[in-house]
Amino acid sequence: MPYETILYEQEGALGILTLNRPHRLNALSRQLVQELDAFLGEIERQREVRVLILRGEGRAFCAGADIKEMAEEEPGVALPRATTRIATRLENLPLITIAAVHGYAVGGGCELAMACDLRVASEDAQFGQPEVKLGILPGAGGTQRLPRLIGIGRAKELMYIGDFIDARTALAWGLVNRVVPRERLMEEAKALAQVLLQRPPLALALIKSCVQVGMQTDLHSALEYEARCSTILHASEDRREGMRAFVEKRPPVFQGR
Ligand code: CO8
Repeated sequence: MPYETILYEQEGALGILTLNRPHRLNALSRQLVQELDAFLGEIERQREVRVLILRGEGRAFCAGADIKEMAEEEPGVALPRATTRIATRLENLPLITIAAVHGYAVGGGCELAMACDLRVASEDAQFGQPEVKLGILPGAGGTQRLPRLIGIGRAKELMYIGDFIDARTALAWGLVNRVVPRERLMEEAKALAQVLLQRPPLALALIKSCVQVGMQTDLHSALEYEARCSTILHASEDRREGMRAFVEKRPPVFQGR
């Protein structure tokens, strides 16, 4: 399907999705949200791509919802619901996602990055939830994902004040996994992706599932879920291969079974 506001390329099992509205710092217009939703529907159905990098074209990752577009529209429920849905859909993808963040990742941009599994930031990156300054709230999961990632106190400060933090602070607060020089951002994100591609797909999928399910339920149920997933993995061919390869002192060759 041809898209205008996003670009997609594939290198083997690695997909790279680029937000492509650089003139507006990749602000989430209605069209971008719709195209992102359609793209997520497509990638959910395939099994070839196992790691997806999300990045932004131009000088920013994403400056959030398109304020100019929103300012002209009658307020309604459609766009907030759509942004919530795409963030959740992104978070639940059956593959591993990495946000490669440079420039601004603010508002809905920060929320998209948080919906990814991992975040690699360049030294110039800035993060924030400035919605309060517009009289709204971080409505694409920010009020929930931010405190889960960085703790309630820091999350409230970011959301109440609306100011941005730099990449080093984001790293110290646990909002990003790594900070790298700007010119090496994609190289480092791809290197991380390659490591993930060497890991057994079934184990990665179930680890992700345990975290996703566990963060939304009580500890007892989450541990029970973990035990079931663990039992599944112990019966897998990949588990046999991983342990045999260790004993035989050779790299494992995982089949995803
Ligand atoms: N929407 C629309 N246009 C934008 C946005 C945006 N979010 N951000 C930047 N732009 C445009 C600017 O208007 C400008 O266009 P032009 O040159 O035509 O005037 C161009 O992009 C470049 O931006 P700046 O000149 O402002 O660049 P600076 O480097 O000076 O500043 C900033 C960068 C600090 C990121 C600044 O642009 C800014 O503050 N942007 C707005 C950030 C913001 O408030 N985001 C939150 C939006 S609300 C939100 O995301 C909620 C999401 C989920 C809920 C869904 C509800 C519908």
